[in-house]
Amino acid sequence: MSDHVAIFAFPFATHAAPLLAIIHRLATSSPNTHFSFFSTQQSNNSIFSIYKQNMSMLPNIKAYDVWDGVPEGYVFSGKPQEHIEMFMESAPESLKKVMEVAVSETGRKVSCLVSDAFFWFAGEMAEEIGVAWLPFWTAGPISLCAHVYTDLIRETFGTGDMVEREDEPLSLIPGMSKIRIRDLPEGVLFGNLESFFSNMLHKMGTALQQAAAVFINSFEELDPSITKDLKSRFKHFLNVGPFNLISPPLPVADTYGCITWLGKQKLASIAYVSFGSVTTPPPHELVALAEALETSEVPFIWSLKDESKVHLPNGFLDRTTSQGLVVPWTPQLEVLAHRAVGVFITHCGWNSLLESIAGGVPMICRPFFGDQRLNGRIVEHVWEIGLKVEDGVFTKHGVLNSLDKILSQEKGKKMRENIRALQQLAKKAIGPNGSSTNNFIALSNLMLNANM
Ligand SMILES: *[C@@H]1O[C@H](CO)[C@@H](O)[C@H](O)[C@H]1NC(C)=O
Ligand SMILES: *[C@@H]1O[C@H](CO)[C@@H](O)[C@H](O)[C@H]1NC(C)=O
Ligand SMILES: CC(=O)N[C@H]1CO[C@H](CO)[C@@H](O)[C@@H]1O
Repeated sequence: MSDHVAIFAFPFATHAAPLLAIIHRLATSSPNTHFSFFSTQQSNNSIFSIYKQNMSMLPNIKAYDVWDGVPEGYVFSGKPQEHIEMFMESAPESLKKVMEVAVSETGRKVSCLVSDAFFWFAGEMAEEIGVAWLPFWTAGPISLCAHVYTDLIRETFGTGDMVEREDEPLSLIPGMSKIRIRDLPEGVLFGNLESFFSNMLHKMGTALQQAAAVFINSFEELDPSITKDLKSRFKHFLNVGPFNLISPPLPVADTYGCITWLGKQKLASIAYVSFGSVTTPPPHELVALAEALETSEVPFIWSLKDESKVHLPNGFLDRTTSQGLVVPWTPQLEVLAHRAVGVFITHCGWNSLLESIAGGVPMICRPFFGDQRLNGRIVEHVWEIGLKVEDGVFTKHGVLNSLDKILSQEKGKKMRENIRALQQLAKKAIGPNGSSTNNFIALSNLMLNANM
């Protein structure tokens, strides 16, 4: 053993778990390499928990806790994302420190630096110690493009009031001709351009071009023109996903009986509703969605936190006991892969989108922030595998319309065919000699030959 790969995980939302999933694969294919995985204690606790019973599955990976940047006794001001900003401010220093600990513990110099792409400064750190930087982008290629081309987009459209120009397409960027200004993540052209996140993503868009390779949880065939373009912008651009098909999480208990319940439903008949672990729609939209589900009589599974149930219409839960299940948690991958599921009502986060493709289930998208509007736009207008909610928010009328289109009309049948075709392309990409399989080998080789 001589190689020592250091990994910087972004410890918020669903960033660290997919990074650990690919590190696990890399570690399995390079048993003589040692991997030091850096994240906060809270994040480590959650992402390593699936391995808790059997840490011998990770013989050459060791986790280290990084300071979360919050001084003891600190009182949060209530500003959104304050804890993220505090972490990121302390991150360069704390990561450097804990990396030194790992080096002295293992007696091995770091030979390669892998990081979440958010850590735009990791490229400089890698350069200082003379090794390659391999950043990982956890969302899709189209949002990556928006950040890589931020300067060009700002020069072209200016950064004044965008209200009049919201519907103009971004035709100047390869593969984005069907994307409008309004679909961009906030902080690229509108919203607070000086915000912490906006600055971070802007710096990242520039820094990535210096990386030895940028890798991503997607597959080339999903966005061929963007893939081609990003391959020309980066030294290497490696699509090595979808992770949910390559290394599905270990089977989990069906705590709330979702799979049993689905077993009693008709083929492609039910609506599955979930907005991920971070987002809950505002109360009036929960009401609209509930009313639409009840009126439509479409059977449903709704993953909803217990504390949000108070916002549901009076008596909704009692009246719908035979129509649907409202549960605080679901085994999402298994639910989406079930033949009874006909539509996924989602916030359109990247992981959920990949899981919907893996299950071959068309979507109704209600995007909230970040890349979700972009994802919703391509789902409806490029891949034609779903619909974006009318007017951008849930209304009873809009949801009823969308459910009818997807579950009962020819249009919905076509969407199902389209998403099944993507599902097949994804399976091919991860098969023998598939694009993702070959890119993984390339990534592994770059990692092993990363001493510069
Ligand atoms: C733990 O994982 C190792 C390596 O994958 C495997 O050989 C072993 O059987 C597992 N042990 C248990 C108790 O599951
Ligand atoms: C692998 O795929 C490439 C490109 O699709 C093709 O040119 C090549 O012949 C394939 N190799 C094997 C061994 O199947
Ligand atoms: C693998 C591992 O346990 N790593 C660290 C992250 O979280 C756990 C669980 O709390 C800590 O004990 C470790 O320090």
